[in-house]
Amino acid sequence: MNTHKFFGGIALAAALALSACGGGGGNEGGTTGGTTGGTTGGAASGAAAGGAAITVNADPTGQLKFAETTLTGAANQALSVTFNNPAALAHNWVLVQPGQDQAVAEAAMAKGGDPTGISGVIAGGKPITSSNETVQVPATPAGTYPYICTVPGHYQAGMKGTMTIQ
Ligand SMILES: [Cu+2]
Repeated sequence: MNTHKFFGGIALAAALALSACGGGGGNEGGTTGGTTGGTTGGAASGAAAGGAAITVNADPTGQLKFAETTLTGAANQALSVTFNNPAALAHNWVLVQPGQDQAVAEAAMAKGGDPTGISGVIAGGKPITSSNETVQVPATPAGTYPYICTVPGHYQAGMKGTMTIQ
């Protein structure tokens, strides 16, 4: 009788301990995982879609201009900009620091239009024809930023626009 109660008590205590431990651990894990996963997932999907999905087109008729001369984007978060050039004439989309558009255009001209590595460039792709490309813009503080096409002569002909980051 005493022995039976003794082992019964141990079994009960063990079951409670397991239950409490398992339950507590599960809840903590669930809360932590949910919060972390939710925040990370939200930021990632926000950069890929949501308000951060930005598309800009070159003029479809082959004129030296962008179809959109103004764009907006969220400040301090990475932006994904899809540049579409439906024309057979090469164009690109290059976001530059305020006041640097002319300097960047001139520097790129010396490189045949390639904006890679030019001071003042925030982000930009190489010139493309009849296709599209995605330009990853790093988190940028609020401001007004020019964007240009760096194919030689295009900026000078007016292929530029303004992106408001806010
Ligand atoms: Cu162009």
